Amino acid sequence: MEIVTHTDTDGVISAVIALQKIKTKNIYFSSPFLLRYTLSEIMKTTDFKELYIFDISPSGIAVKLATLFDKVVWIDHHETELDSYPNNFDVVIKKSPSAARLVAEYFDVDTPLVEIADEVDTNQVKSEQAAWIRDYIAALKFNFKGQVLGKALKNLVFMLSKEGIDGLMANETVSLLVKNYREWLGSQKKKIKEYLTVEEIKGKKIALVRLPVGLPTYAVVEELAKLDDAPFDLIVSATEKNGFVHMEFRTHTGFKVLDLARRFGGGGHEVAAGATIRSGIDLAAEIRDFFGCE
Ligand SMILES: [Mn+2]
Repeated sequence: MEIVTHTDTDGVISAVIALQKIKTKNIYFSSPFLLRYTLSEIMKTTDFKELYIFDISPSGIAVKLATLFDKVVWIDHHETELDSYPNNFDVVIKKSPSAARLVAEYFDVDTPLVEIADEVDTNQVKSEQAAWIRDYIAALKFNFKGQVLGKALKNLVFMLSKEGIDGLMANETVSLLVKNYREWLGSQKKKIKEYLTVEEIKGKKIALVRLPVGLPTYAVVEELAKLDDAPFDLIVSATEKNGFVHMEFRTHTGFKVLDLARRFGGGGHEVAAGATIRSGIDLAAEIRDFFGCE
């Protein structure tokens, strides 16, 4: 039995909730873009019995690969263009502040972690716990990559399952990592203006941020909100790595960014979406083209 979940707070909490009802050590972290690779990797060792996928929207190819498992439970809250699934699929895909909330409903689990996932996933963080786990995961993503990051997140899932969020917050090593990361992030946030291009196209105010180093999107959105030019209808936060550009699309004004993400082969929510493309395209030109001008 395998769990594949999203590499973010909502994904981590979804796995923690599922573990209250199902037992497995096989937890994998993935994204819409990486899901087909993650599934290929799992196929080397799986018994092809049960597969659980949380907080990652299904693509046609990922669905085809998952069909090899006896039973697939797919729980997600992103917009999807797929509307039919194979018979061995148990699919819960609907609007929800977090996927974790849907996972809790599915497994009939009652936990305060759902509220925390809601806060982080809708970028409306109010509680100290939500800010803390969000920043801890951002710190792990900054410090570790690939399989090491996967191990660290898996470890986090088991720590949260055993000790809860308060136990984790009391852990000195973990606290130090969060503290150091927050200091570093504070220094980086001051530099965001250097990487920013502002444009107005057909009455829409657009912020294009090309970051030399990955910063959490919530920090970019918050920092841009403080500028005189704010609010921005469209925020594009782009980071280049290993021949790919990862883009996150957000808005201060409720502008629907999903169509633009889809244009790049990505997806997500109407007001929070992402896409990964090969390096080398003229992002500014693509955005102008999206708005119907050259
Ligand atoms: Mn989510």
